[in-house]
Amino acid sequence: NANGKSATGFPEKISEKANPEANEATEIAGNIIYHAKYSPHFSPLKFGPEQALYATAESLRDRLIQLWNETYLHFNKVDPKQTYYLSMEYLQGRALTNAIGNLDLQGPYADALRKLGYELEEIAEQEKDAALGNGGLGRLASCFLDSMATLNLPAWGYGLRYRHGLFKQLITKKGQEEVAEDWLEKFSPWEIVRHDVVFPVRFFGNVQINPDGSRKWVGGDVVQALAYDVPIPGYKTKNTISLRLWEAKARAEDLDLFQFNEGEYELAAQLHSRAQQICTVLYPGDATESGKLLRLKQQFFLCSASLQDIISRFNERSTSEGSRKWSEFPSKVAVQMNDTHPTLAIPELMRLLLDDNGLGWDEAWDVTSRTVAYTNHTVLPEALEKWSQSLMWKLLPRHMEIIEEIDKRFVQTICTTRVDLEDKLSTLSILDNNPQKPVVRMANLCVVSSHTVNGVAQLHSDILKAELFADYVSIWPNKFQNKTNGITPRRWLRFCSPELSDIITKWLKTDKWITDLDLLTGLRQFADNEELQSEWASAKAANKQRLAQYIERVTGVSINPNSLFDIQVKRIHEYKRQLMNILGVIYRFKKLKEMKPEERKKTAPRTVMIGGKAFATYTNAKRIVKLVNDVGDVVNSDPEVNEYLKVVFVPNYNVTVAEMLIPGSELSQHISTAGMEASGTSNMKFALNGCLIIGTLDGANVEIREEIGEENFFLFGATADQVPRLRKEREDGLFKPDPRFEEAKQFAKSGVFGSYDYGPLLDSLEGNTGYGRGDYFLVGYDFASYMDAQAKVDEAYKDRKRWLKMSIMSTAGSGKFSSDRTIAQYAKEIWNIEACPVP
Ligand code: B1H
Repeated sequence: NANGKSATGFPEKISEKANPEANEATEIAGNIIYHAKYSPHFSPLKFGPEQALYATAESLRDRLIQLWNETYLHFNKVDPKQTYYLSMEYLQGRALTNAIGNLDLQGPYADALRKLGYELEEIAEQEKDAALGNGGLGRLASCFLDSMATLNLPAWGYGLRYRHGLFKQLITKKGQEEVAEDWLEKFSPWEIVRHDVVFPVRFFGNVQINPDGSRKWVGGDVVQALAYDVPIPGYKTKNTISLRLWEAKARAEDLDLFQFNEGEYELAAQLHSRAQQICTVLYPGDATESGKLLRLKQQFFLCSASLQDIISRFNERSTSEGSRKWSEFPSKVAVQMNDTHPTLAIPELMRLLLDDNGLGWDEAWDVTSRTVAYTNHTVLPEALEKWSQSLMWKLLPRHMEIIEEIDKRFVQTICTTRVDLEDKLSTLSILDNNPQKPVVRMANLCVVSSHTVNGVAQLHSDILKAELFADYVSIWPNKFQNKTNGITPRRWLRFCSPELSDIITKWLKTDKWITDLDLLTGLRQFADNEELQSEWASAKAANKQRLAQYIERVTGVSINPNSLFDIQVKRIHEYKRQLMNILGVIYRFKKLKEMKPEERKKTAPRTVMIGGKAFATYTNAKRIVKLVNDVGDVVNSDPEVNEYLKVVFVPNYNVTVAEMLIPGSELSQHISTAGMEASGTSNMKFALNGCLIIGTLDGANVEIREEIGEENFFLFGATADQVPRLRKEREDGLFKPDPRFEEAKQFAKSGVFGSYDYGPLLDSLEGNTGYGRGDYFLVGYDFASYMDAQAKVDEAYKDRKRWLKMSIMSTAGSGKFSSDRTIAQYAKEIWNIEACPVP
């Protein structure tokens, strides 16, 4: 074999025995072979790309475990205040390239694999995404972990180890179809099961009142929470933190052997299968009662296991210097709740303190409310969690008692200190006792109990203070903060676009920007430089080429690498207005059809790519996916037009696909109705990669435009403060739509894009029908300025020098959007923790 491989694929010349003389690459190659042979998960006769991936990952895991242990010991010794990030979602994506990059072993690993007959990229391609999240909220949590580790902060993540992450999206003639995803099909080389870290978690049961008046939650089902640690390396630092994921397991004695021997197999294993359900899928459908119950179980499972673990660590660390006072807990522990999904951490911490540790109410409340903080990620009313009180009483009777008490005390305080707010109590209280449908308002519980509440972009935080939480602001003016989101520049520039990164390093004469992203402003002085521009253009061209090949491979559509690559990728939602994008494309197609050939030749060719998953039961979102695909089929096979316009639906959008799309993008669309997108984070990733933005004044777009300069941003649309008035005008029939909007809609309805009935989707854009609220998202209103902004894009793209300058200015102005900046602010302004670097 030319690579020196034997028939089995194993190389003949590499010895797996440790050899101090060997250079690093040889040592690594030997270690990879060692794992392939002695930590086998496959028949040992073969060393194909898949075997090479697992063995390579295991060789890295050895190093990660070493660093993880050192970090843990160091934290134990120093005993700093530590943050625990509680999140129902983490969108980690692949880990191999990131681990190699953060450990700064790119060269040696590439060499080692070459010795074994493989390219590193080819091996990295074998890995499945860990997709334990839906979208921005989950990816934010993952970027935060990378920054916590890189900044050497004593901070950890807690989550659930879902057996099946976010569904895989297939595109068929029917549109989107969902298939269960299977990231654990073989196994994950990145996790370490901690058989010694197990906590019981109870569900149902009842509250027992003891003779001394104390209360105890007893009975019901008890499930075991077993810890799996995913080591998270920081960039070029020893510090390696943990993402601790819980798995639910039944106890051995829960198997009813008597029933089993009677042949009642299902009945005998009832508790086992109930335990297993908890971590089976990410976000189970919650349309049914049983779905709601399962979702609530998941949330409580995360909170209870994590808090028991946190408390046990607090106790463990205190034994060395004698037992510690509970009042010190908030100076050792910070708990951050990623949205309201982990709200049950509040009553669970109260319960553990009151019932298991004997604290009085005031002391327990003081400890809890100085420990927990809450991040809000959305103002959409349908996403603000409200749990039925009866469901909560059934599943968590003791927690409901505690929530009632918190609410009672809050209401009392208002009645005695803020009489002016008494008539607002119907919206401010935690319990909504509306007899039709009594619910617990989780966001209210969070605001009342947390020491700090933050939004995720300046505009969003302002809206929270002025609207959603305005009355709370008058009670606690200092509780509310802003923490504008960020993204990790390692994954989202250094590793996904090495070509562009090298150019940046060359021109800045340092690679320090990777951990100090503000240094990118140093590129501004060269934005006009022809040499930089030409290097910049060739890096972008290479990324476009790579993307074009990917698109052809997954969709069969061949796209012109010289056309403008225009991308919108995010979850499909009406407020994100993918429908406006595709209506714009439909209009463009119609105009191209009407042009004479000479006229067409003068237009700037475009490839429009749209990708994203629709929630399985969200009908209009699925119709949008279908429409984009149908438009693509017609446009791409139209010989008159397809040189100038192509439309591609990118299937199964996920972190790995994003790592391919974003470096190759030139224009990206962030076009939500103003006031509705809390922040957005892909806008930051695109801008960092020199992609121009067409967008509304929404979420973090506002700050991105400020940073990169308004002349480098294609702005359009109503502003957030105009939206309520515009909605009213539409309702009252005072709105006169732009003729282009009517033309695009009529054309879409005409049947040119196939026989599927788009009536119900397009009717949602009509005055008083549709969504029930008549174009609630104001597509009709914003369409005119959107099309004008698109015309400006076409003009700008024809001027290559100008476009390149704008592209460089986008990257140069993206420094603020590093998650290192975001996390440093959380650490200082909310958590009060400090770096604890491993020496
Ligand atoms: C965001 C969610 C979300 N906001 C409910 N809210 C979920 C709500 O499974 N659920 O029930 C899941 C997710 N996700 C996003 O958070 C915002 O829409 C983005 O604008 C923001 O950038 C992101 C991170 O802050």
